[in-house]
Amino acid sequence: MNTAVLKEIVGQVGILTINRPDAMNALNDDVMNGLTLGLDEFEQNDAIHCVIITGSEKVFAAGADIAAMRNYEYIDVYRDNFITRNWERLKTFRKPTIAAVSGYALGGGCEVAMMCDMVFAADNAKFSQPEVRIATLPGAGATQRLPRSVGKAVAMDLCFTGRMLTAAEALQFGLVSRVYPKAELMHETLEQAQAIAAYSLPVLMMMKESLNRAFETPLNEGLAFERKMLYATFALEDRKEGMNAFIEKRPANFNNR
Ligand code: CO8
Repeated sequence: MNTAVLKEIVGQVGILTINRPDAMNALNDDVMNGLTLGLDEFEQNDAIHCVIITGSEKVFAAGADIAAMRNYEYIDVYRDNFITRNWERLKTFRKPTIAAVSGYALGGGCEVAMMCDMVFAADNAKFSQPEVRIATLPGAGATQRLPRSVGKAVAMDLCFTGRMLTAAEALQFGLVSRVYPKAELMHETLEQAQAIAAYSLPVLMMMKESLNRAFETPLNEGLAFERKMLYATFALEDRKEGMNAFIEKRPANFNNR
């Protein structure tokens, strides 16, 4: 049994907890395969509308497993399709995701957090891309996602120096959208995830698809895509229910169709 990732379902929220306490939650194949399988399961489960990925209070994840990769040669990583093979499931996951980060989110840990739609941090969170110190690249997406998230100057600074950001700095730079006291992180994140999960799932999915286009396409193409998604909401029963409920001054009761 894979215990490197613990799976839990609370109401309409799926929670995946990285669990390698002896190795600072370093992201080896057990963890990445566990996350992939968990996401596959949550994607197929219609009752789940939002997913939280988290670690322990001390560490979200201290990066890719250095012990596992230190003897790799080029041919090993190339033939094995390293990273691409089991690090990218979050990229195709269609429901909203939140990374709840307490403690260290370093290297691949920070990259996994950035693959989530939102990052909520505890006030003890620390983010960095320290790969420069071990002479490799932040190659699970940070050279691309970090500049999009925090801008060129901060991204270059973080990657060239490997320095750690505090939670307050991460909030200031836009890497995270909320910071909570450490003891409240999971409670607050779960509450927010449940609030999101109560909305119409197809609308959340269309919104996610549309928002992600902003990072992939020129403005006019993105706007055209958004318009198509907007029109598509008018084919949903939930769109009628949402507007009717507003006019009738009652809570909406979405059936996710
Ligand atoms: N990989 C493997 N083991 C790790 C890792 C890691 N990333 N991080 C910590 N550990 C292990 C330590 O070796 C130690 O093991 P042991 O008890 O057997 O000696 C145990 O976890 C506890 O760690 P520390 O004793 O170091 O604990 P501290 O509290 O002193 O320090 C830190 C905690 C600050 C988190 C420190 O462990 C650290 O700096 N870790 C490494 C951070 C790092 O460099 N991460 C980047 C890794 S590279 C990466 O993520 C690249 C991804 C991109 C793709 C790669 C393509 C090739």
